[in-house]
Amino acid sequence: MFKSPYITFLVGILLSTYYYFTYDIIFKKSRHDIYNPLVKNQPKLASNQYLDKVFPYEDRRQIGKENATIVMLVRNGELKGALQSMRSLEDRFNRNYKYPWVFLNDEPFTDEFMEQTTLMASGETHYELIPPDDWQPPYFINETKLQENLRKSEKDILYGGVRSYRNMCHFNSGFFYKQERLLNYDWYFRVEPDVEYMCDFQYDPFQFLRENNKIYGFIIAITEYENTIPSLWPTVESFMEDHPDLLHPNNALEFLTTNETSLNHYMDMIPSSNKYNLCHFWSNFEIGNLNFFRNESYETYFNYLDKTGGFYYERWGDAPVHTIGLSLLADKESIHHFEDIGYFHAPYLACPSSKDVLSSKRCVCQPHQSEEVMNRTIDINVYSCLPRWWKYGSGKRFLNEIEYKRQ
Ligand SMILES: Nc1nc2c(ncn2[C@@H]2O[C@H](COP(=O)(O)OP(=O)(O)OP(=O)(O)O)[C@@H](O)[C@H]2O)c(=O)[nH]1
Ligand SMILES: *[C@@H]1O[C@H](CO)[C@@H](O)[C@H](O)[C@H]1NC(C)=O
Ligand SMILES: *[C@@H]1O[C@H](CO)[C@@H](O)[C@H](O)[C@H]1NC(C)=O
Ligand SMILES: *[C@@H]1O[C@H](CO)[C@@H](O)[C@H](O)[C@H]1NC(C)=O
Ligand SMILES: *[C@@H]1O[C@H](CO)[C@@H](O)[C@H](O)[C@H]1NC(C)=O
Ligand SMILES: *[C@@H]1O[C@H](CO)[C@@H](O)[C@H](O)[C@H]1NC(C)=O
Ligand SMILES: [Mg+2]
Repeated sequence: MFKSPYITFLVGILLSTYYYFTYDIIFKKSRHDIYNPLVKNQPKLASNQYLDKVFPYEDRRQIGKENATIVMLVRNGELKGALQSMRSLEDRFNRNYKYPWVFLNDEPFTDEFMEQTTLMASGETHYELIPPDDWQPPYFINETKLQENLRKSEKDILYGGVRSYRNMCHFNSGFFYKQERLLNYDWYFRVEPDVEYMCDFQYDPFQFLRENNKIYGFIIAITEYENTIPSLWPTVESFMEDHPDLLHPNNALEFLTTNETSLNHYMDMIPSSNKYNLCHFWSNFEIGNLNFFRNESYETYFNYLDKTGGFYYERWGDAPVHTIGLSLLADKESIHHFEDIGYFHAPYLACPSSKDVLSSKRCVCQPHQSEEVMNRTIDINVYSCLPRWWKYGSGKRFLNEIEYKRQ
């Protein structure tokens, strides 16, 4: 008879101990309201629980000393590719510098896109909506003529029938550097979804460019499809006639116009119907000075091209437009070939040739060992214009200009 209150008491103690600890866990969680994966003894997150976007322990303050940002123009639907590129660049370079990221889009970014990319970045992130006037065709474009050309180009021209691709190339040619957020910076590093950086950087490329009086750096130089730009070169020739004063005395015109076949190791010249040899810096990788593009001379050049309607009545790419602008208006010595970074954007790979560079910079690529020609380093391979840059651009250097740091 007197046993039962005793048992009730015991059960009571056990239950309240149980509730005390359970409550404590729930209480602690609700008190802090942030799941911190570094702390043990928290209930694990379930699929319907969410964590605070900014981890409390993350210090996003910039370490690199340059006035610079990384820029990605990207669609919400490309989130996975964007994360892959970010992962690669953060691991290989930016986690040691924490430069900010600027994301540009013609549509508002989704919460998911912003959350995931912020968590992937080491530095601050900014999300910008492109003003419609910077994205849509300008007022002087004849809509009927544009639509006729889109229909006509669908079959034979890469992305020929895609209207947004023309907006994208037009934007990258004449508007990205004017976006309000980018006015805060001198330097940009362009990144696309689904690319990979094959080697550790071990130095700050922005600092390298600034200290060596460079304004632009590229990795891959190849030939353009001529059917995307039939009237580009004739337009450039009349630009040069009308504005001879804008041409830099030490320009790289010869890089664009020489055509001796001896520089093409694995094929003949790609035929061209005019003096342009179709060579261009592959602009999905660029590190450059925004003030070059914001300067009056590039502005005059871009407007001259834009007025002809070629971005919409043909399918001019931003790569040849940037390249021709740089080659004509800038000192060729101010353009740099980054031969030591290693980079893949389908279908081309750039990979350093030296075994010691490959191993000390922890590269993951084999420059010459692929059976597949397309997957060997592009340097002197089919379609590459690099030998022409070595001969007619700023030359090939045999002394290393860079001080690498172990990281
Ligand atoms: N916001 C936005 N970004 C775009 C659009 N079209 C292309 N882009 C971005 O512009 C850049 C170039 O587009 P891509 O589709 O990569 O073009 P590409 O490099 O010539 O071709 P692939 O990479 O082979 O598809 C990428 O960073 C894309 O994410 C668009 O309509 N809206
Ligand atoms: C627009 O282009 C179409 C087709 O090329 C042409 O017939 C029309 O006259 C043009 N309109 C204007 C206003 O120039
Ligand atoms: C960074 O560059 C921008 C654009 O040139 C300039 O307005 C700004 O003052 C610079 N910031 C610093 C800290 O130098
Ligand atoms: C090179 O250009 C010259 C002059 O434009 C032309 O006559 C010649 O056929 C070209 N050579 C090649 C290999 O394309
Ligand atoms: C900017 O443009 C002016 C005039 O067009 C030119 O004289 C100057 O050299 C340019 N500066 C740069 C950095 O390109
Ligand atoms: C080249 O390499 C890439 C990346 O490793 C791979 O996705 C692609 O299938 C390869 N292409 C060929 C033709 O071997
Ligand atoms: Mg791309």
